[in-house]
Amino acid sequence: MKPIIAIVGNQYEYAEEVFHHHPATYVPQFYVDAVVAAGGMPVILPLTDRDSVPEYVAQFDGFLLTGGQGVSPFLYGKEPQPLMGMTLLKRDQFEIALVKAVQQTAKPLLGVCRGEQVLNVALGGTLHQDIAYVPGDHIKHMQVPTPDTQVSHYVDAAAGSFLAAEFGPHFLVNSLHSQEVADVAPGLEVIARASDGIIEAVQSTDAAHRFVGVQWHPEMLVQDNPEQLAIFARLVELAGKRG
Ligand SMILES: [Mn+2]
Repeated sequence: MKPIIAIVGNQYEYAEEVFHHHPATYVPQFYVDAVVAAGGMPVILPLTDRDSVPEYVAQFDGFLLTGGQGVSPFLYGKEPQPLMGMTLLKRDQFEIALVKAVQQTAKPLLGVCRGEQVLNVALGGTLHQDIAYVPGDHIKHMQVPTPDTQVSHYVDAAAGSFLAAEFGPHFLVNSLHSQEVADVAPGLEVIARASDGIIEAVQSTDAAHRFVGVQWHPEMLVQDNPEQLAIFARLVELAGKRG
């Protein structure tokens, strides 16, 4: 039996031309393919009511939060700043409830990009609402017009972290984020930073480090950088171990 990895879906509300004028649940195919390539069985969770979340969590072995919108700042005690991008409150609320429900189990969770940010907010951390609000100079973290599937900047991995073990202490990633982790939540620790200090990966401080968040998009890199599949393989492996 392959571990079942639940990927939380995003929701199109306004992209009428894409889904025949109807709202739709979707997951970019990159994530589905990465979970399959890593040996997991992916399923897609729609954004339903928060009360259903504990039941969903009981059904699956591991959880994947994907990229997308910003996170509503009032969920971490802040007012929106002018440069903040789009948010989708029902997604924020569902995913935060999911992180909290997974925390009550021994199951693993991987957050990619927005998913890392949601993980941090759910556990009590805060975000920068746009990179313009990060003090000091910073490198380019929105690599457009460079293809998303291409690496663009280096990160430094913490010594002893699984990232250092898999990729070495200094490795290349892609970068498609306007928001970033600001205050790290209790129970999380930083395991990678960009050269400008931006937090690029976190993990939970429990012995298994079953919660991991990465600010880059490994699912888009795996075709040209197959070693990046290790991030998904680790999720599937932990999901297979529990129980
Ligand atoms: Mn970056």
